[in-house]
Amino acid sequence: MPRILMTGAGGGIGTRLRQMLPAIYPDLRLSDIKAPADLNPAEKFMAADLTDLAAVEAICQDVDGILHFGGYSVEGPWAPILQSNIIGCYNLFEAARRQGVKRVIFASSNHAVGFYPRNHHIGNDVQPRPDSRYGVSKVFGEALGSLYADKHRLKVTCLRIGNFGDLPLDKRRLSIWLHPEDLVQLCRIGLEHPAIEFEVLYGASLNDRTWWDNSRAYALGYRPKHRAEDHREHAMAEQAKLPADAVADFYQGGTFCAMEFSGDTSRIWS
Ligand code: 15L
Repeated sequence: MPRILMTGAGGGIGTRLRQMLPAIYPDLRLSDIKAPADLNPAEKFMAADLTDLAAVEAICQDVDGILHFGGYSVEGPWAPILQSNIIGCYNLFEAARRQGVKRVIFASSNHAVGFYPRNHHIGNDVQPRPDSRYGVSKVFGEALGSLYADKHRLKVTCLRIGNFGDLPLDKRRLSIWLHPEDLVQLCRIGLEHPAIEFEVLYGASLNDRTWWDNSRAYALGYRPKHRAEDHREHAMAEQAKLPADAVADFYQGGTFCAMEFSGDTSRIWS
């Protein structure tokens, strides 16, 4: 039975996956900087600050695969992104190598490519176009994954997660929505598929309005079950409450692109 470590157990994705993963991976070790308030006695938890390499090595001990959801999960100031997503991500890959972990699933983000316009259909081989400091940190994590796969034979799957949740929250999220059950499928592919060496896959459900070519995930057996358009009315009603924004509405990354934007607006309609 493989022992799986999940970092970021107290975060939005981690909290949900804590409920779903034990049925598939009973030997699940959870980690975060502090224990979730609702931790139950059956859950195995080890605290670790991602910036502390020795602590990260300790949580990686005797682990077969890692789901790395820990880190800073939105745009923010450089200092915490540097600590959690640059130094912390390095520590995670390096600790995995030192401890002989075989597989890592890295939670990348759509914001690694957020400055592609919405009218572009992009594959998993495009140049990164990060839309934020946060997006840059995800590009860095993907690059680290590639390095550790090529140099150290770690099997790495980077999931460019769209928007994780039970419902698509607005019009943009109809294109990038990821239902929790579909994320679990992608995690299983990363942890179990024999062909994995290094992969970048899009974390998206069955979204008719997708901007992404996720054929590699399908080739690896991904069969998402949840269709964004089934929730179109909800998403569009929520969209109607939002202000229009020329930059956010043009680019895939939405408001992450518009934050602090002082770019060339003449490119917006080109
Ligand atoms: C992300 O990467 C974030 O972690 C999440 O909070 C959302 O902002 C999501 O992207 C999104 O683009 O909707």
